[in-house]
Amino acid sequence: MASAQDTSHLDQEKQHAARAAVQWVRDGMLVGLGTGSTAAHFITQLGEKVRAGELRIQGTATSLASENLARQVGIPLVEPRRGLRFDLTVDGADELDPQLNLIKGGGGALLREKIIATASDYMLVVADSSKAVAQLGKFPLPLEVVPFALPWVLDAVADLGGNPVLRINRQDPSKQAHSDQGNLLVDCHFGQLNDVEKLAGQLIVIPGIVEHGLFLGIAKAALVVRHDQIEVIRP
Ligand code: ABF
Repeated sequence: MASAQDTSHLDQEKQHAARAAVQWVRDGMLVGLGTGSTAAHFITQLGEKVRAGELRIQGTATSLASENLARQVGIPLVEPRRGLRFDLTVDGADELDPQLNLIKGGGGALLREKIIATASDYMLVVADSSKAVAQLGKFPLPLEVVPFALPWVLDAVADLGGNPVLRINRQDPSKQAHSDQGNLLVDCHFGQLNDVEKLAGQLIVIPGIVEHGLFLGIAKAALVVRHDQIEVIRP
């Protein structure tokens, strides 16, 4: 259990990574707005630049929470439309490896995050020092699952050795957690992932799994805080 001091230091790292990411935004860009606590710092700091008239950008958010925050801080939003592509998407991650494979979805937004990241010319990850790992898998792999399919998905993931756990609503433990789309979230405890490409292929063919939290070959760079310095990681 992290101490209050550890938590505040991690949040300072998140703010540091977010501040560095704001420098990657150029006037006129269409920006994908990530989800999670680090991305929230990015959105907040980006909004300050927009309100000050230093940047004229538009954005699309990867969750209702980020959409609300973007509105609060004054970032003009664009709705999904045919042909829409983002110059830059800035988003967090739960884990990232040296090849910039990611586990995402701890915040339950993995589907829209992957949609927006895939529609982007450049995905930039922002992360505190706890996120960079040698091999993915300590963090359980999130899935978004259609409610009707849940029993069969749990069976299929268990058969793969995934030890699936249905995610509970953190505010109300008597309820299941739901994505912005109203689907369920399942966290899979595979342990260290030796072949992420193979696992991604095995998961996506299971009927009822809408999306998984493995982001492979999508991120172009990561800004990771290490010893209070920004390290730029490229695959
Ligand atoms: C988001 O960032 C999610 O995919 C992920 O769960 C979250 C974790 O990062 P943070 O520590 O910034 O909340 O993109």
